[in-house]
Amino acid sequence: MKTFDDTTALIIVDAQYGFMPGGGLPVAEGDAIVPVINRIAPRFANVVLTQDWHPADHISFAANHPGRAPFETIALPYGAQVLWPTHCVQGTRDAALHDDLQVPQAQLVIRKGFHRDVDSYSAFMEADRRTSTGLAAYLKARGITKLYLCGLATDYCVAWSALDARSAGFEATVVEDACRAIDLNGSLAKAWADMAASGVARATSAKI
Ligand code: VGL
Ligand code: ZN
Repeated sequence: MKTFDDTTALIIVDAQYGFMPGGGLPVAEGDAIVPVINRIAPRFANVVLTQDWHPADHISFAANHPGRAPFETIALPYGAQVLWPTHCVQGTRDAALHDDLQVPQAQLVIRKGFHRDVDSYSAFMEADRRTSTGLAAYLKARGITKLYLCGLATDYCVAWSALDARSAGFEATVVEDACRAIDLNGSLAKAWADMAASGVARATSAKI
């Protein structure tokens, strides 16, 4: 029995080995989200997954900027860009979704960050803020108006996705215990403040 109807979708952001302990860009306790997601996912008729999916020469990798170190910020034509350790390279185990995720009913996997010169935290819009992933149009075409978001990392891909969801006119709720954060230079507090200001709701898995 589904709790949520056809107008609601669960968006599972970047539940990939690259963001779990041992991955290229490990998030503390990143793997702790998997059983939480497995508990809530059966209640959603509609599930969409995202997958960070970078070419090896991607502009967001510190290794592609001689003299730069991971977690430094550089200026790019579209704005400030954090340089990350190499992660989620297309086709590698690091980019694979966690094997223990149980979401057989998931209908779409949105891959993002595949343009070499543009990063994409958000499931909706790349970091140039102009290039769409197509997700908003897909959801709208299917009559989906309400989104629950979870995954990695709270303060980057989950937050940017939730903010863009609001901009695109969706209701958005972040399931906070089904997320974990990177928390770089206050990014987590800023993300929650930005999300609150744009009308993103916050819930725990026990409450939804
Ligand atoms: C992410 C940094 C770089 C994320 C992806 O999934 O939050 N963060 N690429
Ligand atoms: Zn990435």
